[in-house]
Amino acid sequence: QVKGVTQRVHSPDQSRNDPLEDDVQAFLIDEDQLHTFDDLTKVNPVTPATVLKCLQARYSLKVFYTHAGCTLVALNPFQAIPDLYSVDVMKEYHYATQPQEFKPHIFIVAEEAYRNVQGQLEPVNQSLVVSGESGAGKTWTSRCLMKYYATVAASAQAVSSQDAVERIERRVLDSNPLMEAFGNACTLRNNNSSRFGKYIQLQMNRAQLLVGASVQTYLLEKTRVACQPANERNFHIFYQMMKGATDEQRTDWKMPQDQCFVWLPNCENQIEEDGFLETAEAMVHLGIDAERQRQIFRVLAGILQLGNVSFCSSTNESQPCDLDQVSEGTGELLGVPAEELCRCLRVRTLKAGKQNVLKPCSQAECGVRRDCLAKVIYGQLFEWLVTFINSCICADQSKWCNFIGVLDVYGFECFQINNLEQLCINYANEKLQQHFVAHYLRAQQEEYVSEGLEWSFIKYQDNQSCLDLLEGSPISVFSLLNEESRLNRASDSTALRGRLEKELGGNDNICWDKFSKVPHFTVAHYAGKVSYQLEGMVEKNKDPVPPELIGLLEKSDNLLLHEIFSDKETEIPHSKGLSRVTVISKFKNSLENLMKLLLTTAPHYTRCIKPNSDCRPLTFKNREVILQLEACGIVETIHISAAGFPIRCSFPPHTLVVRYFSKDELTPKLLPGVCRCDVSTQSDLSNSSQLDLLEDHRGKILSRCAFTIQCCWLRHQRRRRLARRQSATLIQ
Ligand code: AOV
Ligand code: MG
Repeated sequence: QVKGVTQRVHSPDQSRNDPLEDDVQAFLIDEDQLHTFDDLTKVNPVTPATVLKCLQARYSLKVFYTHAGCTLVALNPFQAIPDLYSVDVMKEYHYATQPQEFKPHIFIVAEEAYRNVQGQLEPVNQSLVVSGESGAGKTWTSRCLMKYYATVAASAQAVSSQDAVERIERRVLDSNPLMEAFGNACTLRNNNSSRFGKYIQLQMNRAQLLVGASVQTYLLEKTRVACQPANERNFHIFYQMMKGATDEQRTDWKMPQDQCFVWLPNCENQIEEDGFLETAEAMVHLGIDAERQRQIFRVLAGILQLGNVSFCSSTNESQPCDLDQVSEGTGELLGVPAEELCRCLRVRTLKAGKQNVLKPCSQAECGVRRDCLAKVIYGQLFEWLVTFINSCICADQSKWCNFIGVLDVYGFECFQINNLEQLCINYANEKLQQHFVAHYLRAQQEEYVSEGLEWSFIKYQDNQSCLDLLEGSPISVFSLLNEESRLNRASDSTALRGRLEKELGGNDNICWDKFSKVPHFTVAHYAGKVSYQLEGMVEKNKDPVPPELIGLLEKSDNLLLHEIFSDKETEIPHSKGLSRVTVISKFKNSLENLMKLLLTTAPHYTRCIKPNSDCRPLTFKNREVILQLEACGIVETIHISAAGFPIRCSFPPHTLVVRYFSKDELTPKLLPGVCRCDVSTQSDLSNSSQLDLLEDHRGKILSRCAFTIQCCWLRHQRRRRLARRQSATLIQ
């Protein structure tokens, strides 16, 4: 804490004399008034309990947003709140002189980023980082943000022509339902769980109008297409097709109403499937014509048919059981000769010198090849879709100068059984948390210290050690998994567990249940402990695709499949060629690039909180909430925000420069600007840090005065109040 501040914060009597009475009142804890704290920095004392109580009080009154210093806490209402996100509300926040003075809302964050993107001195790209566990509301929040910009930054064309409104803004918004249809699924945690991460850059021109966007996606959980965890579902698009197709489409897709598909479990639960029309409409808006749509849907239908193909047991390994089914369904839909498809699934081609040797696969191997085919088709189709979306929403480089990025990744997950998918998802969340820790909790405090401000460091949970465990070098979980994946042999999960234990056993962030028979390892993540099963992990990391299958798809009559695969052979990892890039190394790389990009932008953090794990409306479970608050370090964030300095900006030469000379040090210390200082009132002199001199930038003494370094417990007071305070800075 800054000297002289603590007393002020904790002394209501003294505070009452403060000119900013409304803020002072905030320090008087009155349980009946808890809901009125729209910034948690006003709560005193700041403890997990008081923060929790405050959020709970607000939630029960249907107030879902609360500032927590530099971050915004968003509680998921789990029900539609009328008018909370209407265009009128957007406009209110957008046209307000001081939106910060309005009730906390995601639109405040949106507007702040919008105003900052063309910074006063130089333009600064902005990033809106939305985090929280699975089902907390990240995707919902990202959609709100995109709608906000599509409304308030509508392009000039849109203003002049109604048609144009339908163009860029519409297209940018339409990318959402389309990507969600293909990339989201119902899980045990969230009916609309994102199974991929995305960073969307909204491109702004000099006039701050939205002129385009580009999407970067991260690791789609494509294993889901062929294997859905118990009580979970496949990607939405399949259910949408099943429910929304016309009779004509059903015939074309060979998808009769009463057909059962192995890869379409839990059809009876009616969730998120009325979206077919929306998805189809989005395709039209984005310029996917009827023929292309047909190609897409036939490929998807082909995947479903493929899931129904089963293979005989080992008695007669060279004969597939369901040849008819294959020929009628999958082969035709995927545009490949059924015989050949069958052969590719059943028989492996090995190279022996110059000769090809054909080796029949076992029943289990056939199943693996079938799943592999489905995964590679779906994964590549998704990539094609993202590339297509980008091609129609991305503005020409010359047309935009800045962007506002919205980051929405899959939230932290801990299931009964966790595998490589959860390891990657949770690793992504660790990286984001690290970005927050490094950018805010650490950097902010280090800066104060380096500028000579008296500051006692506020401790926070640093997740660097967990990241070192996962991705560090030379030895880490990832390096060991990659090493194992590059060996040309079947992986033995018990041996691998032994290796992990031997190499990493001394690390506090990893442990093993000694009594468990299932080979696994448990990682202590910032958001909680998760046990990962090793069975199948290495194979998933290799993600091999038999070259015969790629060769088959290259020849497809389905023009889309043909297009996707004809130039893909070199990019997709083969079952041979062991120097390949593993899933982990590719993901790690893409996240590192994302982190680099984030570091070039000014971040705004929104913490989504899931008030109950049953996704029930307006139900607030203390224990569940507190764990999330603790995991993201909310109390530390509030402490640092409350004690820190509200605004940082560089000063143009004509601006007043403040130097302060502390009594025991003769060297003047340059404070970066008046906004970081405040003159104390006479009554504060006894607590003031020191008597100082105030100079202008030429060194002329403006006034002999006392001032305390402003404690800035008013962190939440943004520009206007600050300006007011600054104008009262000098006491003659
Ligand atoms: P997530 O993105 O954080 O989970 P979502 O954004 O999909 O979570 O939110 C889960 C569900 O909560 C949504 O489908 C809505 O029903 C509801 N919801 C969230 N925010 C709001 C809100 N502000 N108002 C009303 N309902 C809301 V995941 O993608 O699983 O990590 O990967
Ligand atoms: Mg999501």
